[in-house]
Amino acid sequence: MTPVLYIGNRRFSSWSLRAWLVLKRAGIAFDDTLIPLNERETRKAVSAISPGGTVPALHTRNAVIWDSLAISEWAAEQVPELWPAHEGKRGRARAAVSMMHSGFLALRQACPMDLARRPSPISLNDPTRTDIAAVQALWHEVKSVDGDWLFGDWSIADAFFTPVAARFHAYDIPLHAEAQAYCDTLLADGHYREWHEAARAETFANPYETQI
Ligand SMILES: N[C@@H](CCC(=O)N[C@@H](CS)C(=O)NCC(=O)O)C(=O)O
Repeated sequence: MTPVLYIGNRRFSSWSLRAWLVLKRAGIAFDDTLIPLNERETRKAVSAISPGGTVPALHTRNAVIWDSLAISEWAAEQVPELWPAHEGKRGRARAAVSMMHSGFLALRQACPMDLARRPSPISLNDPTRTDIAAVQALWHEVKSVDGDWLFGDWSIADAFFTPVAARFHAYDIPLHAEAQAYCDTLLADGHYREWHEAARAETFANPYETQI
């Protein structure tokens, strides 16, 4: 059985994007099935395929795995190169991913991912400004000097920060040069471009009422 990745709207579902990018980079064959979010039947439809009640959720021959990080770890069990080979770098990559997975809540709330938003600034509150500074400080702290990706070669960390780059772009957030260069790399990635193009073609309602 080809694994099936259940995702939310490509335009809005940042967690779906992360898992999808990891599976694509892993070179694992999979199909994707989209469940529209923010609709009357969403809760029922998502609960039917995800014990956690959220997307992404991956159905393999032997397992149902929900949560973007758990899906990423499942992929890394088969393709260890998704994490850096060096123990120290691997630890830092896992820490950076954990910070993203559980943190930066103000940024996530104030600047929801919307891949069809015409880039324009919004007024940012202090907690959001603090998160924006913290993300850039984290990237500066861990950024490898070899290669354009966060830890040199592409890793799960790059998947986890791609939606952040998309938010920085959509809300026209001024960044330090190093952070801007990293965002440019993330947003130029071929797999991301493929997702982005499909997201732009979606016609679902916009729960954030932002401009298209
Ligand atoms: N920690 C989870 C978060 C997943 C999540 O919050 N997914 C949202 C969509 S991006 C969801 O399924 N929401 C359910 C709903 O809108 O009913 C993960 O990393 O996968």
